[in-house]
Amino acid sequence: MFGKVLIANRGEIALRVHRACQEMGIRTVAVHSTADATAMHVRLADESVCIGPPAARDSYLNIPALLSAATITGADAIHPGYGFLSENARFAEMVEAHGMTFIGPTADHIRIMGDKIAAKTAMKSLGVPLVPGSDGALNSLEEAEAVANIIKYPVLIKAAAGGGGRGMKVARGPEELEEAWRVARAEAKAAFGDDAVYMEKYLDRPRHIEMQVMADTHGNVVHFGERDCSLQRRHQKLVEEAGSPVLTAAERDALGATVTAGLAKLGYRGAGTLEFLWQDGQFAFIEMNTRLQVEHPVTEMVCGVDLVKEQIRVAAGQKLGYEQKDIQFSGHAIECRITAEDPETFAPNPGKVSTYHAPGGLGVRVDSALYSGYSVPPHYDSLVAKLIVHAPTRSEAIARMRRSLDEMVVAGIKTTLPLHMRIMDDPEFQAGDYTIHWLERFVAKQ
Ligand code: MV4
Repeated sequence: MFGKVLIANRGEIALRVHRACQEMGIRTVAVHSTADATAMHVRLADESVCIGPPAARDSYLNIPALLSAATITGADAIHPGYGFLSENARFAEMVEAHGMTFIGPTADHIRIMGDKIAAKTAMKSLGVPLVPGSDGALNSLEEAEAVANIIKYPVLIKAAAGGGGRGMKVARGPEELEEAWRVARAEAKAAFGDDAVYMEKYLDRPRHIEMQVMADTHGNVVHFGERDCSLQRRHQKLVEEAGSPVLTAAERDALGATVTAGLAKLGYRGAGTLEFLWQDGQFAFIEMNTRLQVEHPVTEMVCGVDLVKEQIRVAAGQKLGYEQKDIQFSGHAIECRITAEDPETFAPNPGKVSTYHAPGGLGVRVDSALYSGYSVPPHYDSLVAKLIVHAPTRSEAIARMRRSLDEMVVAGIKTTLPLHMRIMDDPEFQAGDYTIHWLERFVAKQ
C-alpha cells in the first residue's frame, strides 16, 4: 500500500480523498494555488505545497508543478479527484513515467473514452446498447444525409472530442442538416481542435442514468448500481439520486451484468461511470467517464462502500475483496449540490462566508471544505457543499433532505439552498416524474 498520496485537487473533493487516505494510514500532500493558502484541504493534509498563482491553468492544471511537488515530498501516488487533470491521459502517463502511481485507469483507457466515437465503438463490440446512429465518424454531408434517412429525424450531430454538451447540434428535418453539420464541425474545431463528428438519433425526453463500476487489476469488475442525474441545468447537475426512481432491481442487475462483463473484456481498471440516456424503458450508452464523479456519495450511501478507498486499493494492485452478489443496495440517497450562486439568476456569488453551520443527524452527510470565515475564491467552480441524505425509502429521503436544508446555514453569500428546497417541495419531483429538461422549465417558471 502507498505510504503517501499527493492530492491534485482542491475543495471538497481534496478533503474527501484526504479523509479516505487518513483512515487507511496513508499520509497526504495537499497542493494549492496562492488563492487557496487558507483552504481546509491545506489545513488538514499532512504536508502542503504551493503550486502556483490562482488561475487553474497555472496551478491545478500545471503538470510540471504537480510532478515536482510529488517528487520533493516523496509521494508514491497521485489522486486527481474530478475535473482538472482527472481525465488527462498525458498526465496519467507522466505520473507513471516519474515512477509514481496514477490513481485511476490506464492512460490508454482514458484516451479511448475521451474520444466519444472510440468509446461507442468499444461499447458496441462489448454488447452495450447504443443510441442508433452513424457507425463511427461522418466523412461528408452526403454520408450524414444517408445516415439521417436511415435512423430518421430528429438527429444530433456530436463532436468526437466533445462531451458535456459542447459541439452538439440538432437537425429536426433534412432542411436543418447542412447547417447542423457545418456549425457542429466549426464548434468542434474551435473548442477541441478536432472537427470529427458523428450522428445519433435525437432522444427528445430522456433521463440521464449512469452506472458506477469498479475494476481491479486481476480481472474482477463489479458495479455499484445506478444514479439518476437528470436534474441539471446547462449541463450542471443540481440533484442526483441512487437509485433511479424509474428502475427496477431486475433492470439494474441486467444492465450491470452487461456493463461489468464488457469492461472485464476491455481490461479496464479503477473507478468508472457509464452514462446512459433512458427513454421508454430503453437504455442507450452515450459516454464513459474514467474518474471519480462529484455525485459518487449517493452510491456510497446505498451500497455502504467507500469508493475512494476502493480506488486506492485497486491502484495499489489489491484484489476487490468481494463479488457482485456481495453488493447489496439499501434504501435511497439524494444529493443536493449547494453552489455559491444566485438561486434565481445563477450568477456566481463568491465572497466571505460569515457563518457556516452544517446539518446533522441520522442519515445526513455533508461533503464540504467550508468553514465560518472562509472566503469562496472567484477563480474556481462554485460548488461549496454537497448535502447527501440516506433513508429507507425515497419519500423519507426527501423529508430528510427538506429537514437538512432547513438546518443548514451558509450566510454572507448567496447560495442555491432555497432552490433545492423548492425542488424537494415539488409534486413532480416527489413523484420521480422528470427528464433532463425538467429543471430548466422549473427554473424558468419561478
Ligand atoms: C443526447 C441527447 C439526446 N439524444 N444524445 C448532452 C451532453 C452529452 N453528455 C450528451 N448529451 C445529450 N445527448 C441523443 N442521442 C441529449 C443530451 C442532453 C443531455 C444529456 C444528459 C444530461 C443532460 C443533457 C442536457 C441536454 C442534452
